[in-house]
Amino acid sequence: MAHIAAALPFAFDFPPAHTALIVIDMQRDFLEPGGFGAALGNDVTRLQAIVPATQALLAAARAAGLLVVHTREDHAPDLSDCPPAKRNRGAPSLRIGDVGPMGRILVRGEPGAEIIPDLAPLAGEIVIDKPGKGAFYATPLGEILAARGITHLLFAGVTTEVCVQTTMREANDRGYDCLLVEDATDSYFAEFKTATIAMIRAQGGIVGWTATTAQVAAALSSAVA
Ligand code: C5J
Repeated sequence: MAHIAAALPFAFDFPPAHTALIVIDMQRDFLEPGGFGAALGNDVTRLQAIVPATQALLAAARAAGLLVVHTREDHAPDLSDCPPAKRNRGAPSLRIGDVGPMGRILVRGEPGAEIIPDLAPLAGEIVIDKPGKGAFYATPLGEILAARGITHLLFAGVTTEVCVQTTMREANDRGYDCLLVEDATDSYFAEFKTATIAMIRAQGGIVGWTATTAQVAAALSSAVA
């Protein structure tokens, strides 16, 4: 069992053999200029700051033999899995499916939909393509985790209050114990990250726990079987 005494709102215990790290949507379309995040008017450089911590978290998880899952928010080339309500909302400079400098925005197989090279999945790691914000919606994630006996989930990625929080809430409702790694997640809005972390921990961990990459790595390296 691995133990994080300083997790909030209280200590978090997790069995590495039954724990997965889920890295949400660290895609070029969200982190690089010219992608979906930038088309919505966001400063994408904020998100790039978490890449070193996410690399360290991935290294610790891989060294401990955790199941590693990466997700990508993207759509089929014919946009059949993109509801008009999602595509037509607001006034972005480029909509989902439009051609931008990294190919068609948020379309599966296009350069912008790929995970950034610094966090590229290793051969054999699971990559889930998801049309929604939550990674359980319209994907095989639930079946994949159940088949491997996963009971605990560690979360990283972007954005904290959108796809990360949505997936963590979906997981919570499905009975997983969930922990958000605070320095390996970020939002285009600093205050939304702060608020999300507070929401997760509030009311006795109503959505789950939070801890830092260093705390997770230390717990994994001193875990006892
Ligand atoms: C957004 C995401 N923010 N991955 N997607 O549209 O959080």
